[in-house]
Amino acid sequence: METHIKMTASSSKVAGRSAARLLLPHSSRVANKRVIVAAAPPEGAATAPTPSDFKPSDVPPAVASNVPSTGNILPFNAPAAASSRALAAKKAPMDGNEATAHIAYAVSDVSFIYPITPATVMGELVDQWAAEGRTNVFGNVMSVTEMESETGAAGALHGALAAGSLATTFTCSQGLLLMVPNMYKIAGELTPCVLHVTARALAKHALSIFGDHQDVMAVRQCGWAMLCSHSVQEAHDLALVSHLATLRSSVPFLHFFDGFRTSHEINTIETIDNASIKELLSKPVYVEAIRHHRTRALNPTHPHQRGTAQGPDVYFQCAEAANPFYDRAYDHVIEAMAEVSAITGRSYKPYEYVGAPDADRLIVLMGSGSQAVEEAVNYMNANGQKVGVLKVRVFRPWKTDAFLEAIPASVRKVCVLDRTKESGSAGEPLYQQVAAALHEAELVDPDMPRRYIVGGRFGLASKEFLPSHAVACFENLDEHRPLRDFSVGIVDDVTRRSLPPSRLLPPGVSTLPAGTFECLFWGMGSDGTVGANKEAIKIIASNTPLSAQAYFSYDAHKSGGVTVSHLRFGPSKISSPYLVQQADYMAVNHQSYMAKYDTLACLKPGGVLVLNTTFTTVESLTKYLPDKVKRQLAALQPKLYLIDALAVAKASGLGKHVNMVMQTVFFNLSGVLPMDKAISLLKKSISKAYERKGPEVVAKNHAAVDMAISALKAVDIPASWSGLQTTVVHPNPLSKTQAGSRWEFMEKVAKPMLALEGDKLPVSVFSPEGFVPPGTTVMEKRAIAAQVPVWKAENCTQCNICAFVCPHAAIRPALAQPGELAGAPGSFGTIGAKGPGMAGLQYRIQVSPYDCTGCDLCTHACPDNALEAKPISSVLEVESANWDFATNLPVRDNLMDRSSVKGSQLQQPLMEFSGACEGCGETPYVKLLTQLFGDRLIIANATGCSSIWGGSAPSNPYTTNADGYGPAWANSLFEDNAQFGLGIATGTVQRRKTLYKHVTDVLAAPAEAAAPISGVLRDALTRWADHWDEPEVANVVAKELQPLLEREKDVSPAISQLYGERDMLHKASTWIVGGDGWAYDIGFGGLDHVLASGQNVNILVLDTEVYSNTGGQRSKATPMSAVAKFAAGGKERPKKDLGAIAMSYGDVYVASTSLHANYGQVVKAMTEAERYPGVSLLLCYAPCIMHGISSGMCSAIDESKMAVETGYWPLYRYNPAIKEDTAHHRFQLDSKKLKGDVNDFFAHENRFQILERKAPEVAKLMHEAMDENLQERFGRFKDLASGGPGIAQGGEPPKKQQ
Ligand SMILES: Cc1ncc(C[n+]2csc(CCOP(=O)(O)OP(=O)(O)O)c2C)c(N)n1
Ligand code: SF4
Ligand code: SF4
Repeated sequence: METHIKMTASSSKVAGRSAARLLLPHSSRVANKRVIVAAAPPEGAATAPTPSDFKPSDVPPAVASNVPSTGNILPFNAPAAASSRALAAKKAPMDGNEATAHIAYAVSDVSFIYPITPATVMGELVDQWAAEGRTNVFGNVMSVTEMESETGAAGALHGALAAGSLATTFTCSQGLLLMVPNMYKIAGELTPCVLHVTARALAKHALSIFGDHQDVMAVRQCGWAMLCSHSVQEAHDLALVSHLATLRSSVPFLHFFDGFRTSHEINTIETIDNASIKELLSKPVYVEAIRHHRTRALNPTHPHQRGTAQGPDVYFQCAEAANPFYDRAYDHVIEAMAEVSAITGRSYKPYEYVGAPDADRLIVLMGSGSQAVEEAVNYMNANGQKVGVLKVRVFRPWKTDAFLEAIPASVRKVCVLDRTKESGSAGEPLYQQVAAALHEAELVDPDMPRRYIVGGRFGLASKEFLPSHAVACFENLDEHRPLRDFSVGIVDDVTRRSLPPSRLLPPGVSTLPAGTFECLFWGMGSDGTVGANKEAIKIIASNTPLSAQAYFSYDAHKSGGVTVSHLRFGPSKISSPYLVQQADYMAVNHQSYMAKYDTLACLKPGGVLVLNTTFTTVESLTKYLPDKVKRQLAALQPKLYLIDALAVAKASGLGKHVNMVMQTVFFNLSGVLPMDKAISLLKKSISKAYERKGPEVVAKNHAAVDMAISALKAVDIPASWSGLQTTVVHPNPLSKTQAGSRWEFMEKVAKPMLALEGDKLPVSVFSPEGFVPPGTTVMEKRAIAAQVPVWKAENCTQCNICAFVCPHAAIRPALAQPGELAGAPGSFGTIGAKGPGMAGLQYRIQVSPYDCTGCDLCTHACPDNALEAKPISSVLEVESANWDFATNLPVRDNLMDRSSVKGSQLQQPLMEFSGACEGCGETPYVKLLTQLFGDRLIIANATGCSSIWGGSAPSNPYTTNADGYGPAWANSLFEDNAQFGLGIATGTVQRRKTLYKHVTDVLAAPAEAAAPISGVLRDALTRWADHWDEPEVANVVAKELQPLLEREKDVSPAISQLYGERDMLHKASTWIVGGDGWAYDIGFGGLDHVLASGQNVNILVLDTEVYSNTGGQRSKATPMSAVAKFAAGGKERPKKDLGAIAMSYGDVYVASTSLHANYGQVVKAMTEAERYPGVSLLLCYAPCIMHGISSGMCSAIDESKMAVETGYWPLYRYNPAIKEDTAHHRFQLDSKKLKGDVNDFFAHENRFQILERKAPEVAKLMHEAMDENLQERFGRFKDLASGGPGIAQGGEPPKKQQ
């Protein structure tokens, strides 16, 4: 603890110095000061008012086209000049998050933030703007504080509001759920506040980051007004309406819009300038509302008490006393909408009808889906139907009169669509609301026509909702017996609730505005395609009179996954909230996609297809492409262009990043801008986008732009392609998988999902609990590496280090008896195996080219230059055959001690081929864990990268050994993982104790009552009972017992019971795994509780020093000076010392490890931790792409070594099992002495370099302070290692326990 305190004190001295003097330009401290000034009571408020003096009810109500002809191969016509009003307004391309954040920043003084996809961007933007010193309409820089969780953010928000600040925050999904208690409080105290929510699915049978209304509907009862935006433009406008209406009404507002579809869609919008907002807020009604909010704040000069306890006598009345505020809130929304309309020219209604004035059928819904319905309505009405859509923007407070007024009198049938699911309900919330409204109205007015109403669900977790689905809903209303409680957009072949496809609007018919162009770009995760397309659409929207829209879809892999960019532009406003269906322009940036995915399914006949390929002649392409694809091309007859973009990227120094090459080609072929202008704009955007990465990166990208066009080649599609037969292009990895349910899952679910065809799967193929069988990643065979390592037998010393460091388990040692090599492929060379126990065996290192990600860590790690990276195409066939042979050899895992570096790699990894980034620093730890204890592991995994690379359906990298044993893995939530793991351990122990009792009862039964079991069974049971708590023995006996119990299960009820409980004979090892965001921040309370519990659980913290999974926000593990998201100005405070906190308990095993820096120490620490009978905590340094290692992740090993040698990441083990005396010490320092300069380490990583570039003086001071601290801490560690005081020594290890 001393360590921690001293370090903090000395760093904060520097931090204080720097914060006061040097961080001023970008520090939010300035903002805080200003905020405090602005938040002080206004003059004249000296006399203490009582809350009732200031009831909110006292507030008075209050371009010409420049499209070139050259190079333009699209049938693209320049649009007419935009309307004069639109030209006058400032147009800008942005996504829903940015559109909202602009308003939130402009009108708020304080924000407490926490990252959660897809809302994170709003927090990041306000943090960045605050760091840049941007002022809001009150002249203040916003005070932005990241909290430890959304619980904390909501509590702090509540506090800031109680102090009279104008405060806001951003969240969704699980984050919103954590805010519920404070949401009640904020509403209960009638506090003006706006919470902006990117509506997202909730974690149920599975987590999903995608959009629907499950989260917002789960808080509809909290007393917040709820305003829904249906588009990016609305998100901007209604954000302002929310902030105005909350001030007017004193009711807090939840402003929501669809996660991803609106939050991440880039669209051309007209922005509201701060001057207009300022003018609005200077109206007396707002000046008075703000004054009122501030004067009723907590203040000792006019004190009051809030948050008291009330009894049955008054609580109820008090709750009803708030009714007038809710009664008036609707009118306040109308007034705010009118005010916003006056400055924007765009008008909104809480319930807005669009469609035929004499419609007979109506769809009612909220959110972006309404735009798809509107397209359907326009299409149907143009085809002789009479239909309409009612867009609900105000869900709370619900206003029945206004809702009914919005419905045309002619409407007889109503379909209400909810983007949520309330299992077991009699209809979802909007349906229930509408049904109640109609029913009430009919009761009150018997002359009112009866309306037939049905409810349905759509779009859960961003499931596509197309105009054709809306048409299907209208068609359903026309049926004799319409489906009720239906779903649309999926095939429910179980309860048969889904609507059939629409007849009137078949696929292929477009409802887009005329002249809209659609483009699709197929890219690979982190290849830059998405970033480049975002820039492209911004260039188009900002430099042409066209409207533009961009949306991006991803698969679940952290890297090397598929990204598809959906771009639209055209002369009319584009609002279509669905993916591109018929692309005019398609670029496939990776040639393997042509075989793997049905890319051409969305290409318009005669459209443009640009293929990045190494096969740039028709002859070579004919050989490469599968016949199915060639037939498709022959039928579609696109204008086909080929380019070897990889060669251009390499020549310009960009390695495998083909994004800029493909972007330049797009501008050239589309002709959307004159080419010279396009190039100059592209280069400008490159300079801006890559500024953070340094001038070299900018120059390389510029070079790629200059070189791109000359490499482009137009080719004709040969007529011969039309009649070709299909050939098999992929190996059949299923040979590796077991039969039964796993096979069924692979065939019926995993394969289509991996081919991006999961949307087509019917309900019946899924397990309703969302369970996934083990080992499914084995079938992915992604082949994403450009280069893969190949073994050079002659140099190899058989250390197994390559396998040890491989993050993907794609390189392994193989051992074989000479006789087993009889059927080996000719290229399967081996050498005589070295070492004790290896006599007579042959050895080989084998890579799986299909599973390798090309991270190159192994070639860097090999001490003997025995691996060489070769282009995948040159080795794919040969080495994959070798891999198949190697992995079918017997596993020889008992030849060496598994707790040695070499021995551990002779164990089968039971975590393989995960979806992590290439070179990920997290996965090798977990892989090693599975090699040490995999057959008895239970993993409780916090949400984070490790739950995404470790558990994104259908990819389950956790697999089984030949016995079918392997890690059982579960993710509960982000915040509760420690408690979840403790629960698993407790439940498991309890069940084993019961089993132990049953076994001993059987063994102790008196002879006459004893079950007549065989002597073998009795003997095995006795041995098990003697060693039931020692996995090394118990688990061997447990295996022996399985067939014995099976055979004798019917002998007696007692044996039958043991047979039923036989899976508990095996002793499990519970590991609680998660990242630093979980352990240091959101889950710390639970973690601390587990640390104090004395239970036999193990905790593994994968410390990437940021929230990697959500894009790299700072955590309390982030080091001082590092620039991370939410720490745009560099983190000012030092890293929290979690090891010291844990050691202060005295009886917790603690180790600080770095797998890449010291292979032996990590194996030792894991083994000791697992053996230790109490709580163990392993802190694991995990290099991550977020660190921006300048020479790439392949250098993570050198980088980790430097981190250890310089004392940045010391290695130690604190083992309470050691009895302290003069010769033995509990604390052992494994990194013996400091070497090198920590500044060299800082110089290699962009996270530290950003500050060096931005504010060198600040960086220098911080780095000096850190260096000082590291030296000081190391000195203290040395003292501890020699038995010096400093750590609680009192704790005794818990007694050996279950
Ligand atoms: C209550 C809640 N808030 C926020 C999130 C979003 N979220 C998921 S993972 C994550 C960050 C994980 O960071 P860390 O624990 O450091 O693990 P890493 O991704 O670095 O492995 C966040 C913020 C969530 N899932 N639940
Ligand atoms: S790291 Fe190099 S020397 Fe060691 S086993 Fe692998 S290939 Fe052989
Ligand atoms: S921890 Fe870092 S390197 Fe690993 S998967 Fe996450 S983002 Fe990628």
